[in-house]
Amino acid sequence: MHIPGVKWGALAMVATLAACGGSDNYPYPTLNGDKPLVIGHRGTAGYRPDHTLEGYKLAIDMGADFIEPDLVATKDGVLVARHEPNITGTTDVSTRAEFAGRKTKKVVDGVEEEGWFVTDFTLAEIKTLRAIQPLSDRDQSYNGKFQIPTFEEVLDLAKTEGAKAGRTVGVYPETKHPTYHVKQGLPLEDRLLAILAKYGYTSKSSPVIIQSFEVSNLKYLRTKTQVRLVQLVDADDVNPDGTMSLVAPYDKPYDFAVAGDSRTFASLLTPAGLKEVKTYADGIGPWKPYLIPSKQVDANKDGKPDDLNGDGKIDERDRVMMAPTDVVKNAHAEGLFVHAYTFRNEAKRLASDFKGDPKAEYKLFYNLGVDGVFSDFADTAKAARDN
Ligand SMILES: [Ca+2]
Repeated sequence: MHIPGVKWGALAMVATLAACGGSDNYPYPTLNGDKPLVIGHRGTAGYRPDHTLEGYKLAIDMGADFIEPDLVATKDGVLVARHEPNITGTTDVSTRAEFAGRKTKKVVDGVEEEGWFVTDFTLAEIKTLRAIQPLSDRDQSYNGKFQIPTFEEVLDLAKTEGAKAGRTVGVYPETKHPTYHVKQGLPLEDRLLAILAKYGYTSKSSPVIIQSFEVSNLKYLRTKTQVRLVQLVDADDVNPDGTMSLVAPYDKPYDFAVAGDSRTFASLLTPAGLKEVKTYADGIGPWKPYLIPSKQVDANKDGKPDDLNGDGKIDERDRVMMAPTDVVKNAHAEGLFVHAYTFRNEAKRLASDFKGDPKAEYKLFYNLGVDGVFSDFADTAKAARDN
């Protein structure tokens, strides 16, 4: 489900310990028996504007194992952290008179969008902008205060803050819209690899995991690096009966759409799909309803979903959780770890089963065996895991 301006978005820092096969200290049903990872989704999107050094730092302070920058490219080819190439919703660019003429239309993954696009700005120009909170129901008090960081600044922060905390903080970059960036003449992959090489992050044990919703760029990356790779798996929505809704452009990896490949995101999660994913990736990052779906209820059969909490609205709170699918089991059988997205604290984003308690949702997924969670609230994800 695509809340505007909100992504989607899932490690195993110790994936190389797989051979050890679990631990008495961490009796988790994960691939390796290790604690599931807390991944600070866009930093701490629940508390600070997305993709700011301040948000990433807060995630680290809250105990996140990894921080998650989404990467897009500036006109001069610098990787910066934003959820979309279109920065209308996540920065103050629309209020800047000097950039009024930069407003334009571009096609991203087959969909025309209007606004301001990172690919039309130099890094120096991007640095004059300030981040804003894209969700109106979240804290707006930090709007206009924080810069847009470069990927290197995020890596530096993880190193510095990790050293202060006496632990390794991983970085989990996502290549955003790889096909779009190729069309803009600004492909992401070699730029990303060059930066990672500069930091010495080239091996499976490096504190880095690269994620993508597309497939061909991950396959390319596999030929160039041993850093762990994750295939993200999206959908458009969840149907009232709990089945996944697959509608373009969220029905399949966009490179599949361009190539005329009939496979969908759901195809990647079948046993055959997972086997294929294992040839180029180390894990999967599915939207969480692929693991445990939820459905609406219509007890009186009037064709309308029941308002379970009686508030006159129909939302997540009026859904009930269903039985888990076999995706985690099948992925683990292939040796793929599973990092699910996105976990959020707000009561209106929690199914009725959880009674407004986000920790109950984490526990359900931890008990299922997920190896990590992308969370907007790293503190809650950690508390649910450790307490
Ligand atoms: Ca309701």
